[in-house]
Amino acid sequence: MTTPFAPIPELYVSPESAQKLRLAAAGLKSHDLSPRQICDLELLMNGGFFPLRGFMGEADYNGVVDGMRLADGTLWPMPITLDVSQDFADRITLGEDIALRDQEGVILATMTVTDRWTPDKSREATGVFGADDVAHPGVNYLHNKAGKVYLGGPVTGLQPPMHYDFRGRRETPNELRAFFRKMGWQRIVAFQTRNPLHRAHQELTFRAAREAQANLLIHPVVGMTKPGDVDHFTRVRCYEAVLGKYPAATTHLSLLNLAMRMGGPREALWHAIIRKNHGLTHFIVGRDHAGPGKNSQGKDFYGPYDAQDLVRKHAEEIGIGVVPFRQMVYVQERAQYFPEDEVPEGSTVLNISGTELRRRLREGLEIPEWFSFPEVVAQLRKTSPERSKQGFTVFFTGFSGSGKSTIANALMVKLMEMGGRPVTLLDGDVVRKHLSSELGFSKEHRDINIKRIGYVASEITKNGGIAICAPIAPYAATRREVREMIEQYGAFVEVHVATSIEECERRDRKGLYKLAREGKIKEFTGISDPYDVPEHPELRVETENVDVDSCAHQVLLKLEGMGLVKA
Ligand code: PPS
Repeated sequence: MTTPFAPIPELYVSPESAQKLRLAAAGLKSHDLSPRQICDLELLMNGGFFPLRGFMGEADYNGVVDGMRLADGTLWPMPITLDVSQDFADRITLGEDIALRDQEGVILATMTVTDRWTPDKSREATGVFGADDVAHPGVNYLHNKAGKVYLGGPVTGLQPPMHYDFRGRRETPNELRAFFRKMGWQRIVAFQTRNPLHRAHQELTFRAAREAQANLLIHPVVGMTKPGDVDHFTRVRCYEAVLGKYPAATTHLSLLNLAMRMGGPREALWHAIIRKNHGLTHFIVGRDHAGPGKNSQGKDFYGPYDAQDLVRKHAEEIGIGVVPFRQMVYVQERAQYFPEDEVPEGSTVLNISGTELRRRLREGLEIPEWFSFPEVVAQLRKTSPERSKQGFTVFFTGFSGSGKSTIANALMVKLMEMGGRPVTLLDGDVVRKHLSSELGFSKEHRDINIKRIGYVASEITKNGGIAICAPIAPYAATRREVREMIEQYGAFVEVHVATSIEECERRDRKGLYKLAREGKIKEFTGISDPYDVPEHPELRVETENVDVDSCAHQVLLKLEGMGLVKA
């Protein structure tokens, strides 16, 4: 019989051997690992994916896709494969060692390539995720990000990937096992999460630990989660705030560098195996565990309790106890949380959905104390301040001489008068002088110019400032790209300065239209070069017979209407 929490096998060699292997590996063909592969490799090397000893070969892969079992019959629900490009795969001879490098080129491991094959990704999607539908993040990754060919073979670990953040909170399976041994903890229940913890989660985990008569490990995923999730830096600060709400010395927080696939039931089973490897004796499985959201028909990919059922079915084989998670809800009359199936009859149940929480954060509205801890809300507000405190970009577009720069200048002054956020004006002429002096007016050069403006504006927006851009930006596709760049961080307000070409030419403030008509300036927008009129700008301003001040005022009113500035 094994001692409880005895060490689990790792794939690392000694530091001395690693140094020798590193020198030898410098001459090997190299694969640059993707962020997801780095997460997988770390858990392979530190025993988190025990009994895997490398990236899967074809027989294991087939067994896992078709029946959740490795070729030798061991339960394993998720393919762990090294996807590479066709070009790289073609250069490899079976039996050859390759170096696996992180994104800075550091060799983390070597792998002896025993298997190479081209997977049928639709079959993998259907087998593993239950549907070949790219609305599923795992399927989308498979089809649109993963390489065409898989390589498999045993891995020799040289060093773990470097983490510079929260180092004290990252523990390998063996470090956690040693911690449990040292603390004398015999029964430990793990809570898996990719979201900030609010009061309902704290209640639930506390009750789960009490019911299982176990200590509690909060074991959040900080590798890759669902696109659009709260970033892990913010989440860890939230977890740290909640930690103090548990009885002293009963609960531990440890970060798991796992790349989730959002695979619902199979993923829950995988999570349970990973937790077993980390020395846990019990695992909380909730409603819709690792759920990927809706499919392209707007229906749920999995039933809400499919994950619980599957883990329960295999719990004994894995050797971990399942603690089913009942949804906790707040009962107003009792000022207390209850499991949803124990709510006293006739009472008022309160709830705030994820969408409603995000709306309240965006609009700076109250988030009640019954829902979350003030410390957690404060962290979330820091990361997602209300709209009137976030950065944004106003992007003017229109013909040369349409009045973009003049209105942009007036808007800048008005925003500076209001104060609160730094304002930067990226005017067409100014940008061409400081950022794009080598560029001309071909389509290619105009696109480079606009993307540079977009990049600078996105950085300003990310850092909470206001960017006002005023280039011609004649191409709709490029404007769309810039919008996407910026909307990751804040609002993008497109303003079409709709002065007609006739009026611009009549004004001809710089005398350029005359030169363009005479053919002395080539590719002049509106004369000898196209302009795609914006179809759905946030605002269109007419400048004929309207003074600059009222044009700028219209923009300001729009910004107020969008909640970006407060009167
Ligand atoms: S673009 O298309 O967005 O990259 O143009 P932009 O950087 O805004 O630069 C436009 C200013 O450059 C002057 N200029 C020309 N404009 C259009 N077409 C041609 N061929 C051209 N050659 C020089 C013109 O003065 C523009 O200034 P604004 O401020 O728009 O009047």
